[in-house]
Amino acid sequence: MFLLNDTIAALATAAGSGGRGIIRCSGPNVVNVLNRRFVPQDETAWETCSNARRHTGLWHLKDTGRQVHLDVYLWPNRRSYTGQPQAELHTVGSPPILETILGDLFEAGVRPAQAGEFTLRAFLAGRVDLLQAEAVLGVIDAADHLELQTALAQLAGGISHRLTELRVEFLDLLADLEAGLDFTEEGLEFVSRDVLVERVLSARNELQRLLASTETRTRHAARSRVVIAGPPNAGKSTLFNALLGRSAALVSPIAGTTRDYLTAEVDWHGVALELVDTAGLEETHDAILQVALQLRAGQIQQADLVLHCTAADDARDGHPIAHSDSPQALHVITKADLFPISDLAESSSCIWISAVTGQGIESLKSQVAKLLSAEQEGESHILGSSAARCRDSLEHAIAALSRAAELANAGGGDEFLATDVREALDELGRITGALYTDDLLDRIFSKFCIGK
Ligand SMILES: Nc1nc2c(ncn2[C@@H]2O[C@H](COP(=O)(O)OP(=O)(O)OP(=O)(O)O)[C@@H](O)[C@H]2O)c(=O)[nH]1
Ligand SMILES: [Mg+2]
Repeated sequence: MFLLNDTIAALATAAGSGGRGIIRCSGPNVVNVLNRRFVPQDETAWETCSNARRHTGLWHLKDTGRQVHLDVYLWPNRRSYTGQPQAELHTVGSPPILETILGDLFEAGVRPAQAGEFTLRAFLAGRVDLLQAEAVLGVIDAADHLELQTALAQLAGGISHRLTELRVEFLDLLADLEAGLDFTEEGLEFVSRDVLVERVLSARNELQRLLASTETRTRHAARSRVVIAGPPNAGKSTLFNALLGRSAALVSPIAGTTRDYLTAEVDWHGVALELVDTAGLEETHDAILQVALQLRAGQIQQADLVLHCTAADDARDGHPIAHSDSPQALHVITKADLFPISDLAESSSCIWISAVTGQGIESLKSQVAKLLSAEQEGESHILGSSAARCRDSLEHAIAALSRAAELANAGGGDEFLATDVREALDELGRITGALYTDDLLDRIFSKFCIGK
């Protein structure tokens, strides 16, 4: 299914005009094909240099009699991303020029690359594992800094390293078990039962931690939700508007102005959030307002962070500062302009803001971003797309190791234990791509764009 012996090419930059256009080309025939139309400035270097380097020169465009300046970044041997001769042709980002060069290449026997085929070749050459290949796509598709950071960490091999280490541990374990199988008659034991159970259980715990991290990652794939709550007239909607920098919510001195809740998407310091303004009303017998209360309760329950607002005049008059059942809350004292800051601020752990003077607004944004980015970073070991694929394998591997531990405790035979350990080993192999099927590769690489 995977043809590696033909030379492929595709546009690697976005379609359309641009400052620079790049054509990527990979396969055994790269140098021969380029020789047909590329005239390097330094012919000796072109002909003799066996290291990766940039060659400047001219490309003779077919049928037009014209030439264009071109830089060819050439990896003449296997020490390239795809593990085979590879070139990148950099020139002006003019669609007709790029199309003509691609046409020249195709005429010379090069085949148009399929989606993700360069990365597929890198995977098949052992340059990247499957998680890293998925991370390439993750980098391209990243919607915000957090996703980019996760993708880059995965590309750098963060989770792959740990899984590879675990596979080595399983291989060692298997080797010990299988060595013992050859000497069952002599009663030789290469690893004691206690040690065996301990090794199996510690590997299983590690896999359970990895599984938990893939689950939290999916939960946080969406924006973190920050809910503004507090009593009527606390200035919640005014704060919502001030944080957005526009008048999205209705504001008035009448308590109970906000009935429904309002949401807006924001990015603060690279953290993607959904900001929610809620109704301040308390007890009510009005049926519609009761629905509003339920909506608010739902919003607070789903919140990653609640901004609990108390107006400065209420705080000074001894009204209790609202509490929340949500896991994380920041206490915000609004309308700080109404009182000299020294009255209450110094002794309290609250954030003082004023929508009138702008005091504390930026600082509130950075505190929220800091709190939530710390939380998200702690969880972002793995991209959502990879997590979904890994989860099944991790669950199977955990189940296999649990069976192995039970068997070992119950005095089961080493050959059965070895079967379970091998199963766990294979499951980890599926995650990194040490074991793969054509179907799986097809599914992963077809999501890529052409040229990557
Ligand atoms: N001086 C001063 N007044 C403010 C400030 N923020 C809000 N207010 C006033 O406080 C009143 C209530 O503001 P809202 O933002 O509607 O309060 P809310 O908490 O959304 O009220 P509900 O929607 O009824 O729960 C309005 O008259 C605002 O102009 C502030 O920072 N300083
Ligand atoms: Mg309001």
